[in-house]
Amino acid sequence: MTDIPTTTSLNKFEKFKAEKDGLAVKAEIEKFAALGWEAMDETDRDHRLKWLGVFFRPVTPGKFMMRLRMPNGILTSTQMRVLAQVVQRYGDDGNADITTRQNIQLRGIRIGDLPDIFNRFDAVGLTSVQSGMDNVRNITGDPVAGLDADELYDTRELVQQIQDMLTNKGQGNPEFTNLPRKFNIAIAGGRDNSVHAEINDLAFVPAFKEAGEQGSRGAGEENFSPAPPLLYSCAHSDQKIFGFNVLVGGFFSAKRCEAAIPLNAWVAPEDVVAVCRAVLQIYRDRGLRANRQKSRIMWLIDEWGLEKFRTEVESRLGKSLLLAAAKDEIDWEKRDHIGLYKQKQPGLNYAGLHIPVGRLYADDMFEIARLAEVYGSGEIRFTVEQNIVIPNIADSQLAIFLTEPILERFSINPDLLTRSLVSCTGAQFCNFALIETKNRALAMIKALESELTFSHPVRIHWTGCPNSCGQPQVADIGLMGTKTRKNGKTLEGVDIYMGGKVGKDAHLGTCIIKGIPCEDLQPILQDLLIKNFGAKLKQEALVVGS
Ligand code: SRM
Ligand code: SF4
Repeated sequence: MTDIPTTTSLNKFEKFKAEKDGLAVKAEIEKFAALGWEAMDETDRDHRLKWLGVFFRPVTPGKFMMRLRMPNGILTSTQMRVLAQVVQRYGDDGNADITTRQNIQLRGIRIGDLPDIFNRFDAVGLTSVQSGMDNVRNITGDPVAGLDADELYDTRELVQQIQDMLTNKGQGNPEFTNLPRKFNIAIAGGRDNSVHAEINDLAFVPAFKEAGEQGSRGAGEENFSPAPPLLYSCAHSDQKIFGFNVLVGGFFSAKRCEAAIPLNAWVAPEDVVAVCRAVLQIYRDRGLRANRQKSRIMWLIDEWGLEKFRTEVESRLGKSLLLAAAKDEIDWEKRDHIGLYKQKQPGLNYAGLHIPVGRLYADDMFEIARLAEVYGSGEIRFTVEQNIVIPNIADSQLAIFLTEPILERFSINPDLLTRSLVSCTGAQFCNFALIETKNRALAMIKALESELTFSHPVRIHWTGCPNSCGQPQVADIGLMGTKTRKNGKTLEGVDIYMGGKVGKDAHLGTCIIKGIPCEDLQPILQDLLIKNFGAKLKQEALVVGS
């Protein structure tokens, strides 16, 4: 099936994967639980367990992190309660983080509890399989899919189908457990690119083809046999067929960051799962494995050229791809979904709750589950900004919903800097971190908000190291952890990124200042906010207003 090189030049990750597939540890969980983490084989403990979403944390040895899979960022209140019960048993060590991929990670996990935890997950349809290391990460979809009157496509079912294909319905699928590196997939269903399509290895963005338009590139076109098309009637033209333009190769890494590029292909929704499969088979079989710094799929596209890559996708698909639609439908500014919004279903609303830097504790999780049940339909959603959406709140329930005390902490109307704050895990739990992020990010935003007034949100993203999990390149102001020197001392610092644009015409920001000590950062941010984002000093605002 796979065609993995077997030379002695394999890096250590390829070697241990060749010796024993990561997924093999699934059968050994009872054994590990009995052994304890200290007696385990180190490669199983530090690496292979990540195939089950279980991460050894060198910063807190013996207290593991578990990364779930949340297709389209959706879970039920029952599932949330199970997650809450899991972290609750670890007292002060137990908490959870909503991630930048619409997902959740649990902390404090003890190895002896894994059999019980997996049983609990199974009972409520949760899975953490293939969520770390050389696997496909959580697949993101539109956070208001099925709720938004303006959506073009409800992404929920497709995202679930891709996850089911990749993971054998959450049980684990050895067909896709030995990729050269991680792989990210996103599907946008609305007009605002809520998923940051451009920073994924493979992304699908809404685009219409004119009915009857062939968009041929010649050979093989006759093989194209679209599934029953999703037809839209448009005021200004006859009929259009809905589908997606395909983007490939977006990624961030310490070595290189790239926005995804168009594959110059358009696919009907019915073909999306097959295209994902084809691209992943190519990546698995032909992706570069010698150097892990050069293994993401964009490096293969560079080596082959886009045309060869596209031809290979067609060959694996067994049919030609249509050329991309002339334009995609991403023509809105990105929404953050914080606040109260009408749904397309009459009389129903969704509430976007701001969760500061995505951090939740067991009591919060129980409370959110309760809110979703009492006021909504029991459904909870996550956004890539690490926040929560509770859908299906009836008009008649809104007034009482708004009196719930937890909304004081998880606000539907937070201050304008707080509102758009995103932060990766940082030094509290992540051994790659060069700086502390989440607590520092919150303190800095509070300090800035006490000095400045804003007329619109400014998106500040913190990331603890160049791996860029906190996506500083998509932010208005991105802060990337680094070490810097001042007065002969090594200090925690940041490189500052600016110019990131999301939604319509998304593009990546770039580094504008390097190595600012965190202790000197506040006045610099203040200055950037005043000069570039219209912030005003509170004193000044008072004088002008008086
Ligand atoms: Fe990430 C590795 C956390 C989104 C790029 N990332 C890690 C590890 C697993 C490192 C480790 O073992 O400690 C971090 C776990 C820390 C912890 O204890 O929480 C970690 N990444 C995260 C999360 C939790 C950040 C967050 O606070 O939200 C996000 C989890 C997403 C999920 O649910 O799966 C997370 N990571 C991202 C993103 C953003 C995205 O996907 O939109 C990126 C950049 C996009 C990309 O991958 O192209 C990202 N993470 C990385 C990289 C660099 C990858 C590379 O090709 O070099 C690493 C390092 C690696 O894989 O070797 C990394
Ligand atoms: Fe850890 Fe660096 Fe990712 Fe932050 S960006 S979670 S510090 S790997």
